[in-house]
Amino acid sequence: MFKTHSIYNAEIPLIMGILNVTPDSFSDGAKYNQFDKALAHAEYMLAEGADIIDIGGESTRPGAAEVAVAEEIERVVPLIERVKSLGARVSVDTSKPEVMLAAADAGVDMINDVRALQSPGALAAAAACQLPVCLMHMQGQPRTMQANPQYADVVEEVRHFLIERIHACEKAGIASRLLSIDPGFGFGKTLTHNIALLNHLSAFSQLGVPVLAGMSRKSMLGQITGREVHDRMPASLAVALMAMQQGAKIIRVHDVAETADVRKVFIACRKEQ
Ligand code: 7PJ
Repeated sequence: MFKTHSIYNAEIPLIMGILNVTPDSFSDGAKYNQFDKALAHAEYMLAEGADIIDIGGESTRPGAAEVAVAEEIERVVPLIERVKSLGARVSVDTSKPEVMLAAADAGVDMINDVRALQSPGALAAAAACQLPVCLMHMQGQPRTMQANPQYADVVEEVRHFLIERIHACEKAGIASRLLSIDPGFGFGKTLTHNIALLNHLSAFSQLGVPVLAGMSRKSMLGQITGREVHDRMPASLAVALMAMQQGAKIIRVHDVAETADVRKVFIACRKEQ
């Protein structure tokens, strides 16, 4: 059994709280307000029991526009510094090497890249940081990925991709003990693909690096329940439990307190076995 980074060593699944800072206004006042709101939300999620706060300044939702490097740094770095000063563990949700380096300088604990370090310069930047990295699978690019996702065998193809990226990281000097993997629910996947990945999540846990699962409030849950985004908490809790039962080590969520209750149920039942 190889050693993993301490961030992955917990006996119980970690809860990663989602913190998006994607302002749609450019006035200073609105930005300040946005910062204060984000900070308050981080404090709220920490009080609810979040183990990691995932700070993202680039919207990767289907159809979202791209963000310039300087703008993304301006959004995430001050927030990383403040949330770190609260004593929290923080990850940065980015694909840009410059943002990774700036976030590392600001004290971030983990890099979470939906492009699995495939952007030019990202592998080298992450290697220079020597931080834990989450490698996520995505088919296509955010703007167009939901147009017509296609796989012959989604589980096998995503698994193969992640194994390749683990090897690329090792070759670039990022030890496997720093890595976690994520099948990327909703990133270039139909409902059928997402369900197949969820049902076979244990196949990813078996690869020997921790698995992160992010399904919170996603459209796959809207498709199943017919509910709008803010009414998807119960469905999010259901899939969080399914992920925990298949060995996921980090669950990325909006609803931290409720997911912490799910985790209590999971742990209590695991002890009995
Ligand atoms: C994910 C993510 C995910 C990882 C987003 C949203 C879209 N990072 N960043 N996994 N999703 N690792 O939260 O709806 O599933 S942004």
